[in-house]
Amino acid sequence: MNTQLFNISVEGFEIVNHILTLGYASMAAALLYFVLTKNNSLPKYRMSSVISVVVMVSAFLLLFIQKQSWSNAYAFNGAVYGLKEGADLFTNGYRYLNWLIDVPMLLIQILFVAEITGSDRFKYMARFSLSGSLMIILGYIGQFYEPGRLNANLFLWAFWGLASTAFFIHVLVLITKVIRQGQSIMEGTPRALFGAILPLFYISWWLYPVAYAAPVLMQFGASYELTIVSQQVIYTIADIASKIVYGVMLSATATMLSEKKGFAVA
Ligand code: RET
Repeated sequence: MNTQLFNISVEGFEIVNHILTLGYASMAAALLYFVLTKNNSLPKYRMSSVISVVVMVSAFLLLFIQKQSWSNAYAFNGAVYGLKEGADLFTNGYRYLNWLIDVPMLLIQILFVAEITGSDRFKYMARFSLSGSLMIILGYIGQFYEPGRLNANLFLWAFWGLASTAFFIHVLVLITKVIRQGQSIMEGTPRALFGAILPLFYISWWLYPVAYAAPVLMQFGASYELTIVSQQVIYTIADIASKIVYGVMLSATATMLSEKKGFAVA
């Protein structure tokens, strides 16, 4: 293997190092937000914030390890960063482990604010967990074959990516229904805020397959560095939007709904 192909410029290396640090630091900061604001809503909504706390802890730990994976894989040789002899290769695997925990959690958390209860809640929980997990597991298999990795295989990478996308589409159909159903029992500002979760969801969740596909640019002559740096930047933006911004919108909606029902926020 010609390891020089995997050389990264100082700027590229540092941008990834910094963006990965921003990722886990944001999760730690938002963890405090969700802990401290949990009681600002009626008890029936609080599970949404509890789930955000679970998501933040998992993301903080796994994104911290993700950052270590990056800095441990390379060494500076006086001009550029090259693969370090004897070190583990950089891997996105930790992200997938984080998603495996967080995707079902994020999907289930909204049910509490949308006030979907009883057997409907159970039905959505089961479908979200099944399709969400399969989407991640199939993508995890696919990422081993990503262009630029040791066992790159364009066909297998695309095949597993597309198989994962089928479950992603199912998740999108379900979440659209949940948001519409939740909105139907709300009015005024909370209704508008809750409704705005739909575009946020569509944009932030689509960023993941976009980042997965970024290495395809290498087929068109882009450097390894460009694709890996853009992939890490996109994943981090997606993580902050899909976990933190989403969680804050849910908790703010829950607080407004609670106030309308006469709950006094201390
Ligand atoms: C993969 C593989 C390629 C095809 C598709 C994917 C979708 C990933 C998604 C991940 C969402 C993750 C979230 C994590 C938050 O913690 C697996 C990249 C469709 C949608 C929201």
